[in-house]
Amino acid sequence: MRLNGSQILSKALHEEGVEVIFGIPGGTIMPLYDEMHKHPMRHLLVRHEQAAAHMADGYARVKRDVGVCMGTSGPGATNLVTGILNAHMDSSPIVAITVNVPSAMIGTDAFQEADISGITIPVTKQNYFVRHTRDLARIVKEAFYIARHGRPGPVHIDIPKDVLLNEADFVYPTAVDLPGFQPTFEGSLVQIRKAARLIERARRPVIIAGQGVLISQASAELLAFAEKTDIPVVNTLLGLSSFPQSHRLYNGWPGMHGYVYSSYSVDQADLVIGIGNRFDDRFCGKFSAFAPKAKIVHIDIDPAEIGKNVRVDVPIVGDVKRVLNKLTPEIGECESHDEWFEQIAEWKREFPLKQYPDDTPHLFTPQVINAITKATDGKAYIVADVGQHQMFAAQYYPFEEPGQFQTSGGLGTMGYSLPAAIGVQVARPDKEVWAIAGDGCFQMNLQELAVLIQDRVPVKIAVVNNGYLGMVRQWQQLFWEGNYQHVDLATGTPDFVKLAEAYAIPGWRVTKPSELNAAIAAARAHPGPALVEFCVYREENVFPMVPSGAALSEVIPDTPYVPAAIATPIPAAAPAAPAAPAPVHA
Ligand SMILES: Cc1ncc(C[n+]2csc(CCOP(=O)(O)OP(=O)(O)O)c2C)c(N)n1
Repeated sequence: MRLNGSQILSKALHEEGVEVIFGIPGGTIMPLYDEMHKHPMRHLLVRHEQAAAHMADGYARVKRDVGVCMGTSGPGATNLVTGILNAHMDSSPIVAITVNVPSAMIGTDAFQEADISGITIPVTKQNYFVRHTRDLARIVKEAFYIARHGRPGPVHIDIPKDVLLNEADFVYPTAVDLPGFQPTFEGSLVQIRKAARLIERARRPVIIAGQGVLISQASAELLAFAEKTDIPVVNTLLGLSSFPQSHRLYNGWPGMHGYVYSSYSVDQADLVIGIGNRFDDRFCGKFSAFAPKAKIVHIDIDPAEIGKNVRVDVPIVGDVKRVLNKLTPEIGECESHDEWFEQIAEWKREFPLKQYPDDTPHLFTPQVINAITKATDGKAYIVADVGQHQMFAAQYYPFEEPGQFQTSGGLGTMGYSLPAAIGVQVARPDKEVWAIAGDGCFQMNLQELAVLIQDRVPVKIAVVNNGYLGMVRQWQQLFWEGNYQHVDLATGTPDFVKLAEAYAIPGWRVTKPSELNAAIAAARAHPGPALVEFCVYREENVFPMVPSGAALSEVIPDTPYVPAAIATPIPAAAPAAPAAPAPVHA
């Protein structure tokens, strides 16, 4: 069958099961849009291409399949880049399609020309510049295969306009031939057995469940493994929701703003079993002081992750689900962990997460998250932006179901939550989806409010307004002698309720705790998108906190005052971790 490039691409997307595309048309990509409308695919017209990539990313994370975004040449393509990098850092499978100026004009500085392939090389798992129409079908097949297989990630395809207009024979390939791309799915039995022996002998073990558990859809296998071995489970930020938080073995999340008892448990563990996690700096604190007493087992599908940041004693390269299915039956009788659980319980009693009474004179973000939790019965899908509100959302919302929490963990991209929540809601129309954004983050992609209305996407938005770039202000307060530089947003910030109304979205404003429940109930009762602005105490800080460059043992507990220890910058060489973590605020 002879088809032109646009027809080939549309058919190929159909063959890959693509149902939704996020994008904006433009001059060079017009032939594709002209063809696409003939196919039963949903297209959401975003207002900025960065948002298209975040929508595809949010969609992909929850659908557990590829999300697709598109942009025209030049600025359309470059606008996608932040979203592509975000997907890359968080292992999110997206395919980004751009159309470039015609082949004959490449390299001539033609109108809206950008070397987008050159630009995306370092931010993608793979990228393609399509030279011939006859290659298009194969490239699309490969792109989706690479995005989905092994450790997922973004793939970019750039197509000169003439390649879309020229004709070629269309046969969609049934298989890919990629000799250089052969992910390892099965973990080595030798290594698995070594891990099993360490697990049997450990007295203070901890499981770290990362996002790989969600990607591999291995929550049930993780639960079986944890229950059989009776080992507490901590999450990474992106791993949140991979293990039910109501379970007796759930042990919170450690790291920069994680729980004190979780940080202490990792610090004092004699065995750390990392499952589908990256051992990143926000999680580990100072790498050289990470889990100093522990042997480390690391299960990950990406061999490049093993030993990247921390030493690993037993590396197991493979898909988390398959490895756990092999590992669990290999494990015999384990040592008792009773003493270990008692120790953790003691830390938990000593360092609980701060709770506020209902009648505080100011509103605090944990009260907001608690009220959303109560109203949604803990069943909402939460998409958090980046900053203090993100950490509060992660600390206070109790996640039970895999996929319930999405955030920009690796790149920390402000402006992620609204577009990603749109993608999540499109992937899961049956779920109540809340985007939780700071006033700074919300202003980075608020133009996407239009999509909520145009495409009937009923996302609920919580804007946590402290009138500051709060997280930066917190660091300036704690580490830069309170010298607040360019973090005050109070002037120039729009009236968020009126702004929502300008987009035909109803809005409510909450300024004190007593108003929380009614406003959240009203937003939930509205059948479409709705916005609630929460005006919180301006100088609220997020604790616990492991200061940048400090060890997990140096976590500063939840505290209403600024501890002297962090009133001055952290010295370059932090003191050695104490043998057993002493309460840091004593
Ligand atoms: C695109 C981008 N620019 C800058 C930053 C640095 N940054 C991290 S958190 C933050 C403040 C976020 O402020 P806001 O959205 O108001 O949330 P809050 O911390 O107050 O809850 C900034 C500027 C970033 N993460 N992303």
